[in-house]
Amino acid sequence: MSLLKERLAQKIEEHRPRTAKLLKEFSEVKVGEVNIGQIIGGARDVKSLVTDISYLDPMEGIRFRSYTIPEVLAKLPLAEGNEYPCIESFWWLLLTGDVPTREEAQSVRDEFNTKKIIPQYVIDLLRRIPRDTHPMTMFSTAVLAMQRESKFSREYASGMNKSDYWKPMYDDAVEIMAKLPSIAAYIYRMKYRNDTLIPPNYTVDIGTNFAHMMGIGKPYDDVARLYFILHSDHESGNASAHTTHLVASTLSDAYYSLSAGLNALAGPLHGLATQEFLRWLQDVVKKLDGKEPTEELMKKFVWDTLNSGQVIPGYGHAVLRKTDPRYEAQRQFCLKHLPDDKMFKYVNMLYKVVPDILLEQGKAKNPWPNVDAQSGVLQWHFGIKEYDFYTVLFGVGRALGVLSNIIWDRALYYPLERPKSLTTTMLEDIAAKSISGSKV
Ligand code: HAX
Repeated sequence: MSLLKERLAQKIEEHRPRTAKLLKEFSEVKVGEVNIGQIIGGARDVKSLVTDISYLDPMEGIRFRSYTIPEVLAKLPLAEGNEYPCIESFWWLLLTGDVPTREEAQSVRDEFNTKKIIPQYVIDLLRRIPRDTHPMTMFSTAVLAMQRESKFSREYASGMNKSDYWKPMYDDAVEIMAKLPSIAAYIYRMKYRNDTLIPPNYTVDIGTNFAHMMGIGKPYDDVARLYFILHSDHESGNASAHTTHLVASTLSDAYYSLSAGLNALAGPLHGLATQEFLRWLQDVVKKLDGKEPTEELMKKFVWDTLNSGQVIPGYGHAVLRKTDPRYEAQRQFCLKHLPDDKMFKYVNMLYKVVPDILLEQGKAKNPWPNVDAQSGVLQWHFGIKEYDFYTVLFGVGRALGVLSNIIWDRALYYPLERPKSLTTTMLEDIAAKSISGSKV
C-alpha cells in the first residue's frame, strides 16, 4: 500500500465516527430553510451538501483544507528549483488535510510516475475523433473510454465490503490523475501542433512533465502548477463537482463520474467561461486595433456588451462577493513575469472599469472578477492561443478536487443523492397559502 493510501486509511478511520455521530444523534437538527426563489433559482445557498476538501466563503474566497490560497502556496513544499508547490503535495493535502513533507510529496510523485502512460486504445480513439471536435469532448471521451480499467467496478461486481469501497476508488483516482495531464497535452499537440507529439518524462513532477509535453519552456511549469492548484476545487456545489459527486453517488466508478463532471465543466456559465473571456477580449483588442486601451473606450465596449444582452465573461459569481483570490494569485504571477504583456494591460484596464459598470447596471450580485478573467491571459502569453483548449486545462485541475471528494464520499458512506421535486401547481398552492396565512 502506498504511503498516502496508508495515511488516508488512518484519517478515514478517525473521521468515520464524527459522521456516524451526526447521523445517529443529530439527524433531525435543522440547518436552514428553503424558499420558492431557491427552488426555482438553481438551489442557490441551499445548504445540502457536505465536503471537507474545500470551503468557499463569499467574502474570503476558497480555503483548501482550511488553508487560504496564499497559505497553500506558502506552506506546501515547492517543486525543486521552482516558485510554486508541486501538485503532488497539493493532492496529499486535499486527501489528508495535512501539509506533506518533501519525502511524502516525493512518494506521490513516484506513484504517479509509474502510472503516467496513456493506454494505446485511448490514443487510437483520440486519433479517430474528427480533429475539429471540441477538445473537451475529446478529453471527456478519453476518460470515459478508460472506464474498462476501473478496479472499483471490478471489485464491486465480485462482491466487496462497503467499508472498503474507498480503496479501489482511490486506486482508480490515482490512475486517472496520473494520466490526465499527459492526455490533455496529447490532445493539444495532436490537434493544434500538427501532431508533433512529445512523449512523457517519467521521472519528473506533474508540472514539469506537463510543460515538457506541451513543448513550452520555463516558467510554464510553474504556470501549470499554479493553474491546476487554483482550479482544483470550489466546494462541492459547483456544477462540475456536484455532477461528479452525483454520478459517483450511484456507485458509478471514478471514470464515469469524472467524465460526467467534465461535461458539466464544458458549459459557458462554468469552465467554458475562460474561453468566452478570451474570445470577448480578442474582439475588444481587434476593435481597438491593438492600441493601448483607454478607460473611455473600454467603458464603451463593456456597455455595448451589456446593452446587447450579453454578460461580461469572467465577472460575477454564484457565491463569491469579492475579487476571486484565484484571480488575484494569477495576477501576482502576471505582475512578476509579464507586466508588459499587451493582453494583461487590457485585463488590468477591465478590472478598473467593469465593477463600477456592473454596479451601475445593478443586476449582478457580484461585480468583481472571477478566476476566468485572468487565467486565459496567462496561457495566451505562453503561446497557448487556441482558447477552446482552456477548459481542458481547467478540467485537469478540477479533477484533483472532485476525485478527492468522491474517494471521501465512499469512505464516509454518503448515500445515493435524491432531492425531492415539486410541481409548479404545488409551489403555487404553497404561495397562495402564504398569502392567506399572512392575512389571518
Ligand atoms: N455580466 C452581466 N450580467 C451579469 C453578470 C456579468 N458578468 N453576472 C451576473 N449578471 C446578471 C445575471 O445574468 C442575472 O441577470 P438576469 O436577472 O437578467 O438573469 C443577474 O445579473 C443576477 O445574477 P447573479 O445572481 O449575480 O449571478 P448568478 O449566480 O445567477 O450567476 C454567473 C453567476 C457566474 C453565472 C454570472 O455571474 C455570469 O454569467 N458571469 C459571467 C460568466 C462567468 O464568468 N462564468 C464563470 C464563473 C466562474 C466559474 O464557475 N468558472 O468555472
